[in-house]
Amino acid sequence: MRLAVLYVGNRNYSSWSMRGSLLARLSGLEFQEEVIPLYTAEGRERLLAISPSGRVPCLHIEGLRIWDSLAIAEFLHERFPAAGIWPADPAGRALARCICAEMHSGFTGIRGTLSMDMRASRPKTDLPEVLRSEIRRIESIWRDCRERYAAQGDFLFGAWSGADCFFAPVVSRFRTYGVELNGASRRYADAVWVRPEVQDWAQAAAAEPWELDYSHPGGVRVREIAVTGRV
Ligand SMILES: N[C@@H](CCC(=O)N[C@@H](CS)C(=O)NCC(=O)O)C(=O)O
Repeated sequence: MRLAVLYVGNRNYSSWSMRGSLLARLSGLEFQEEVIPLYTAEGRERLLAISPSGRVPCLHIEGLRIWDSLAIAEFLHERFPAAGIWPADPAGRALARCICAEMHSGFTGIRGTLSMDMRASRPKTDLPEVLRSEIRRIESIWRDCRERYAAQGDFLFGAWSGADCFFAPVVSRFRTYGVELNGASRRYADAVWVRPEVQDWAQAAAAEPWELDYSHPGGVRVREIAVTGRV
């Protein structure tokens, strides 16, 4: 049987790709990961060839194409039910699915303004209220989960799960933009950052030779850069 392939975008910038990759690693699936450089002419052509939506992550497995992070989570959960993508208890599963769905469809301020740029450090002061209220909501999700599952481990549902895969890019954004966190949410963010699979992704991001400029009115510009390898 052919090895599954997970197509991802630039690791430094593509938060949805990071989620897909962390989920695939958590599931135990044997897969190969292929990076498609976003916003290049060559990348656009490849994206359209491999993903019906033209977006990544897209998992090619068993003759299927699964082109959305939530659908990838559910598919992998069905294939590998013991991997712990969703918590074992029904209440925990419902809560985990709620917070991942909320992440998937919401937080448009954070997603639009604090875009993932993993290797960068650009602390921002005076965030507008709309962003501060989204950050407060994320902290309240993290605190609530940590209060419920503190006895079972350091992550949202105790053990590392699909919910942590969904929030790991948020941890990276908070580091890049210097978002100050308190108590339980800071400890949670620190625990996520040092996870080996998060660090692997960050190292790979630091080794990428592309820089994206979102500020250009004509669309995102890509520049080739010297690789620093710094995380
Ligand atoms: N809802 C999708 C979102 C995927 C998405 O927006 N991916 C971005 C990269 S982070 C993409 O492929 N962009 C390519 C483009 O817009 O050309 C998911 O959850 O997987």
